[in-house]
Amino acid sequence: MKSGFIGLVGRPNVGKSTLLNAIIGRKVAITSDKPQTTRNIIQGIRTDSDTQMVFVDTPGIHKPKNRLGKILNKEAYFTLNDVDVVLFLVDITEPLGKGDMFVIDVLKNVSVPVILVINKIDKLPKEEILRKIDEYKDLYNFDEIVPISAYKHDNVDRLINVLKSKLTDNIKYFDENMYTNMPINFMVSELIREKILDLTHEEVPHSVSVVVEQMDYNRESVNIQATIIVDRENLKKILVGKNGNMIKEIGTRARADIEPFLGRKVFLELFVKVIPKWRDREKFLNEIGFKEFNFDK
Ligand SMILES: Nc1nc2c(ncn2[C@@H]2O[C@H](COP(=O)(O)OP(=O)(O)OP(=O)(O)O)[C@@H](O)[C@H]2O)c(=O)[nH]1
Ligand SMILES: [Mg+2]
Repeated sequence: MKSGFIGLVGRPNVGKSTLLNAIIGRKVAITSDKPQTTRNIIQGIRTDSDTQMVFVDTPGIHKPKNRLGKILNKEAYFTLNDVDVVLFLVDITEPLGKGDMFVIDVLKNVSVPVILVINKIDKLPKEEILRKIDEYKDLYNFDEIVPISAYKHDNVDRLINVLKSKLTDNIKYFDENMYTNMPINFMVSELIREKILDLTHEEVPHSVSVVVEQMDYNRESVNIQATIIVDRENLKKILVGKNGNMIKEIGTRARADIEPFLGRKVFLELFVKVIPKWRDREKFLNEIGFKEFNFDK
């Protein structure tokens, strides 16, 4: 069986996690219309009759404003040096700018094949797509250029075939039933955070983290307690909402997603806690799973 690791990198919001989910056929990573949705390296596994592909989704590479941001970028850089093929995703509706050039610069130190994936082609007419491909092709020696729509699953099969031709390992890394190796607690906290991203705006989505404190399994149900962490008192007010309406809505939507994921009834209790400047507190970041990466591994 052929196999290998494939890294998904690019600026925030270009559709990396949407593509991961399209390839795996289920929700492995949460997505949203807000930049910097993904905060962890997330693996999705796709096994078919002759190939096992392990996709590694990463946080969007951006100019960091705090310690968390720095860690997110490092996660993406780390992935670049730890995979067999890199998929560099761009959003065709965004003008080629400084952010892309910054990532392309980083790619210059990568020794594995880099495939340029031009995403969101459902949003533009064909002539413009061809013009855009032209714009990118001279910037870097891409192994291949594949235009797709992750959202509409357009040309995703072609991308998979291109990838198959690049993989050389001959090991089955994971059991064929496995589609991710992310822990259940993490998936649950992410599903809750996704609802917060959907329901809030401006600075709120970035100021929020979710920690699952406890999951108690009964015969047919599970009681989950989770804390939503914000960095200011007024954000707590927004998340609780008038008469607790916001937190109720977050809970209802999250439960609707967590129940099919766990395959049982869910009782979800949400708390909101203020931890000032949590995105800059090293100890706290460590505690909730954001370890500083050692770059020179
Ligand atoms: N129209 C269209 N929208 C897309 C497509 N792919 C992704 N999107 C949308 O783009 C937004 C960002 O998608 P994500 O998958 O969260 O992007 P990401 O690159 O993982 O973002 P970060 O995790 O922040 O780095 C979401 O609103 C998606 O629905 C596509 O092919 N077409
Ligand atoms: Mg993402």
